[in-house]
Amino acid sequence: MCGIVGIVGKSDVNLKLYGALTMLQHRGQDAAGIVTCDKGKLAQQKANGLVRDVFRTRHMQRLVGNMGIGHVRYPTAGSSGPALAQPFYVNSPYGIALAHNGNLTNLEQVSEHLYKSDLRHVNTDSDSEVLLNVFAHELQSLGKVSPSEDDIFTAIAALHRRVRGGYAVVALIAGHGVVAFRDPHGIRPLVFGSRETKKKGTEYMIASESVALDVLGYTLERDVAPGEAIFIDRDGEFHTRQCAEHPVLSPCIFEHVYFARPDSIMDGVSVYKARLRQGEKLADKILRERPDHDIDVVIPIPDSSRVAGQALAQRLGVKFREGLVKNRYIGRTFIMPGQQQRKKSVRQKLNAIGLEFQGKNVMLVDDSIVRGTTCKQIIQMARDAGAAKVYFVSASPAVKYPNVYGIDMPAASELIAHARSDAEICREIGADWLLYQDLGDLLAASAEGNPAIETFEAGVFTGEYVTGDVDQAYLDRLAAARNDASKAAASSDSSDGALIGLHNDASEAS
Ligand code: PIN
Repeated sequence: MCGIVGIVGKSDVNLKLYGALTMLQHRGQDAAGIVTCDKGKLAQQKANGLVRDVFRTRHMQRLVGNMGIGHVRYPTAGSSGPALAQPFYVNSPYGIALAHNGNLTNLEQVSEHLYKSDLRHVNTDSDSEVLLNVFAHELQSLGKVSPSEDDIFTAIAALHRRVRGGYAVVALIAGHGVVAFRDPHGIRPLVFGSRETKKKGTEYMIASESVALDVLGYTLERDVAPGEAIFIDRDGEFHTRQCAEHPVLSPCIFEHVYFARPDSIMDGVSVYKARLRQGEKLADKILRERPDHDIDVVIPIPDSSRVAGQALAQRLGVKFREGLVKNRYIGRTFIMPGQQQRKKSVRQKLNAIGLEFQGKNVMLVDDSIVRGTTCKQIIQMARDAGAAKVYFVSASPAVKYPNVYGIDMPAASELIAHARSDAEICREIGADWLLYQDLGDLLAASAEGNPAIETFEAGVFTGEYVTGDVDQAYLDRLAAARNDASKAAASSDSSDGALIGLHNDASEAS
């Protein structure tokens, strides 16, 4: 889960890209990067760290030009490090920079083909670099000195035929324009909007989430459709084409569970309203299962479950209290490598307000239970704070399977719900009662916002993956890449000096 943005403007876009990346920071804190284009030359800055740390005044002064793309990175499939910061760059044809959010499920096959048949070297195990080279190869094979929009769309159609998985992409073709496309299932989100300048005409912005458009003064036009590609040329002309053979919208439900910002509209669904409905449906389930429940207070685990928690409490007619306070200066524990570090940081991150717990039957709400380590500690915190009983409710169903489309979930063996019953999980986390959202209710909570969405990608709950190509061998390889030990090794490997040097020099275009 990364964040991407692309802008074709009427004046320098560096500050707008910076602003947009700041709005997308929740989608990835590992690395950030921007590439802009001025008079056919590309300028780049990318590094590990938060947006505010990666870009200094001297970088911004170098990032000139009316079009550009940007990226914030969240490490997936067990890797982190400066060599993996995006956008990636390839000089032939035309000079192309590309940034992407998602994960390819046939990466190995495509990489091998790139090497053996297309004679292209891919220097990292990043699927963004693979996507870039497939796109570059398909464009190059058309043999044009200057690509038309037809050529660009032809290359994207060929790319869709070669790769599988979830991908939302922005690419900058030096001197030509910005391209954006979404995989044929529309698994990862992508929207675009426009803004009228006083004298010079329309500017366009493409972004992972609509919040980036809102804050930069762009009006949301719509989502990029599954399989659709858009090309905004250097003059600001807008072109679009459906490039996939069988597009079916199946957006990732986990964006609505916790990943997206609540103020975003995704595939026509208000993430905030979807979370409110999740809470209401949970309340209905509680009332069905325990009409005489003895819940005194509903306490959300901040921040993501606050919206569902509020709606749940309201429908139950029970008090809602902020009994846990988050230290906002500590990063997300969920993304830190290594179990030890994760355990320690829960205590640093959350503190209980004792009076809200003392002698009460407390219902804690979280968006999901993944490994179960955090919720176990929070339940213990609630007991230490004096709660009489601790009930735990998850706004999503039990997470039993890994995610293969770009959400950094652990391997199946590390998921507390994998091969465990609800009663076993309840015992394991130390709750007096554990309740999960039903899958039908979770999907309905989102679909009610846009009845045109027929299916969602919900593989972490069902083990069924919409691209139809995920087999056990693939899951085994993913598990090996995602266990904590290999994650730690990958992050120290990729900060190796030689590799970084090569990457920065090769892709630093000006
Ligand atoms: C919360 C994200 N959310 C919190 C991620 C932890 C499960 N965890 C999934 C709950 S936020 S565990 O968006 O960062 O605010 O209990 O399974 O260890």
